[in-house]
Amino acid sequence: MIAVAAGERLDVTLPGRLTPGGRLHPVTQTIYEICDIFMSMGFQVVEGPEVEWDYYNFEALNIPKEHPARDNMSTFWVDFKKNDEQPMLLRTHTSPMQVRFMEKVRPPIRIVVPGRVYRYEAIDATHLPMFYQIEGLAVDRGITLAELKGTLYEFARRFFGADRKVRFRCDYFPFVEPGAELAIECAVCCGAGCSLCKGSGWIEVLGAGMVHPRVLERAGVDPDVYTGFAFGMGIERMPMLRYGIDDVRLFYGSDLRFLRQF
Ligand code: YSA
Repeated sequence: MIAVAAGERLDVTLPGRLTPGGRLHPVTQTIYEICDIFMSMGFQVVEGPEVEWDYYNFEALNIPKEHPARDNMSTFWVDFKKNDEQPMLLRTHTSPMQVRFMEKVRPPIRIVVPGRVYRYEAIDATHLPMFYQIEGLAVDRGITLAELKGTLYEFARRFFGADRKVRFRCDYFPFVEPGAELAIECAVCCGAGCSLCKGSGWIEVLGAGMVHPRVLERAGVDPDVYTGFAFGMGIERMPMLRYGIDDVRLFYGSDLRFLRQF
């Protein structure tokens, strides 16, 4: 018991209630980290619209109507009609920003474009209908495939460490020539093969290549003077591969026991 003399005031200060500290979502942390790495290599960060025209998402990237490459990117179309066509969609990749940026800014260009993309796809341990990509684009005189490979290897070394195995091999995208893909050794099985990597020991993280001359031309860049490389990376797969997370759905399940670990 506290004795208080007559006329004396008692100040009792109760400890305040702690406000739980918030933090950035692991995918946001990853976007910041990836942008920092590319900024240190001279790239500038820009953003683009998530609701896009068919023209920028497909046509300008050398994917005309009826091209089979459209099937790989099952599309959410916006319910809006013009001349009896549905020309608006939720972008299926960040690549439309290649053309949008080149239309506005003359080379030399070095940009990365992070953002959400949408695909009408079945959900599984490595696929979501909404996920993040980061696009890279470099256009200048004399850029070659060697610069693309060097940039991606340097990025992988800085993000995953020098010991992590990386696989760079041919792939096809209509908006590049030649095209390539980068895969990282699966973190769950260390390359032995498991259900996450479908027994291959590798997980593909990005598509890339030398920007197709027709794409440069469409955007008003002279392909006889300039060349460029581009890549599009899936963001969620990067922390999965760094920490050995075996299901991409964990990022969006709002389970604080998972999210508090980052
Ligand atoms: C290719 C060439 C370029 O010059 C520029 C960009 C590209 C990439 C192309 N735009 C593209 O989107 N290719 S992709 O369909 O293979 O996706 C790229 C990456 O996004 C994949 O390697 C994967 O890491 C990720 N991804 C694809 N579908 C996904 C997904 N991540 C989560 N859920 C999905 N449904």
